[in-house]
Amino acid sequence: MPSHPRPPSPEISRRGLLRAGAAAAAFGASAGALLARASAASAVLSDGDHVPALVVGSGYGGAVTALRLTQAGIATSVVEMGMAWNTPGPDGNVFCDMIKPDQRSFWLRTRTDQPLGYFLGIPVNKPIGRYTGVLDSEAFSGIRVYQGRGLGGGSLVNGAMAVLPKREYFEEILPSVDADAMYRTYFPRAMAALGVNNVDPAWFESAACYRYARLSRDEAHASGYRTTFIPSVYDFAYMAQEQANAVARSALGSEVIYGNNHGKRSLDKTYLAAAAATGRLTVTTQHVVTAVAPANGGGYVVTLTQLGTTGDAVNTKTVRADRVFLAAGSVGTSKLLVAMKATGKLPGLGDAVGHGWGNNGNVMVARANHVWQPTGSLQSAMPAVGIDNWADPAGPVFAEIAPFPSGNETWISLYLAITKNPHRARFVYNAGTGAVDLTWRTEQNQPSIDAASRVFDTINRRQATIYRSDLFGVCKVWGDDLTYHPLGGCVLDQATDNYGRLPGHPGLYVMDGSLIPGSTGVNPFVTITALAERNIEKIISTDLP
Ligand code: FAE
Repeated sequence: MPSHPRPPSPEISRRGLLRAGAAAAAFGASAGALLARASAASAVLSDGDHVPALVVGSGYGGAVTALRLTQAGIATSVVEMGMAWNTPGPDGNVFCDMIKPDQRSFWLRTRTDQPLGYFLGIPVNKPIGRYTGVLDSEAFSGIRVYQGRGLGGGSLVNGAMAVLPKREYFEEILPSVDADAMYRTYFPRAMAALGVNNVDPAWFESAACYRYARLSRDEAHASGYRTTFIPSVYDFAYMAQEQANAVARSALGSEVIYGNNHGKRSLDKTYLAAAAATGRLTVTTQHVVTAVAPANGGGYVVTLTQLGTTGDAVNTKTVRADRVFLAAGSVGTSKLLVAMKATGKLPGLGDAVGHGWGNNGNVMVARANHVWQPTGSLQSAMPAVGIDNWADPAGPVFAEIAPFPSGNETWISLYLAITKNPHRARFVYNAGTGAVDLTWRTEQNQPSIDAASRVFDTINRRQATIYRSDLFGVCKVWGDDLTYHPLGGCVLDQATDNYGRLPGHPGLYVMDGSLIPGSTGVNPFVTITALAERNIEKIISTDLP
């Protein structure tokens, strides 16, 4: 139960929060300029610096932490391994084209690694220059984990779907959290500050760019399933203007996983911009945190490696921080903590650290439509509808109707299914290589395939259609070797206390998706954001003088 030993300051009042959301939604140029100033060369951390609060990572957990700490009057330094993504490339755009990807697309790869790596069974990945690009496909032995890299983390590359978890399921996965407080206070707070909006149903019915979604929806209904609109942090008013050819196209220009040049309320436009507006935020990009250890006399020594744009280490720095907030994402935070525990740098960490990782039951699948049922060559890259079969006790599924925005008619209906997969994995330190591995095995995705096939076998049978087996490999129906939703590894109330504090290490906190035990039943960023709002409110009110 969150308590308020002292009244919230005017700066963190609800009205202030709503204002921050509104300012964010307005995409204020001045907010962008303030964030650019917060991440200017003069703001970058130097060797030997001593800061009150250091946040590792700038995704949802990190951005919430940065905003609430700075609003509470605490000078806050965010360290992010990716780039700031605020400078146009030679083509005049910050982010590259999804259909013709260049070095900006992927994190330190010489070849793209698209989630759908084949078309007609032919590999479609392309050579690119090695660069600190925006999307990472981090390969573990049994799974590829897609993550955003840059100021704003996953918000730069994700599909913007802002989905509230079902309350009963939230209570099941996080029983130690007061669900009343979450649904009354923290989810609404998160949604407001993220700038969540809803598609106009009448416009949706008429827009050419959602023909693909209407077709999949209608086939789902005709097969006995219900669907729901998906709230988004992509500005649907901007999208309507794209459809009307009145503005530059982004969602309608096939932009999503390599970044959106327009229209998306990513964290650099919302939480991080609002944090910069306090004047108390500094941002250090292209620096990886490689170690955290207690400092003599209190606080922590944090080791940073500065990266060049080809991933080369150009400098190593150590800084001291009175408090450290780990928000490097489920994989980033878990890997760091598991390595620190194994090497004795954070000896107080408990045995639960590194455990409880899951892929949110992700599995992808595509169906081949009848030739007389085109999906349209113009497709919004932002999904707007999901098939909701979560109530099926034999195999809960929430499947987003995903675009296939190739610019051509493909007669493909694509889906990302979120299922209730009971399997979990753990992060393991490899003393030989110094790397941290993940024990997930591809076979662990079978429950997800089983649940999703209950839905899509039925739709195929009722609509007399078949699966595509040429997109995830050769004769391979299921995209079961990848996830966009890594969750867990440092689970709330197991590896941390009930607010993300790491026992045995005062002033060291976990704030991101690693707190959630492997599954949320929906796309996770709203849950991650709201949980961070809850935890940081408690930490500010009780731990910070
Ligand atoms: P995250 O946003 O990943 O932020 C962590 C940050 O820490 C990153 O910027 C890292 O570069 C940085 N970092 C990591 N290690 C270090 C280090 N050692 N030192 C310094 N910096 C570090 O974490 N979710 C939805 O709810 N809706 C969607 O539509 C959706 N679509 C997605 C589509 C794609 C292609 C992907 C990849 C993800 C999608 N997600 C979606 C998932 C969502 O983006 C993800 O759950 C959140 O971004 C996770 O938030 P965190 O704060 O945990």
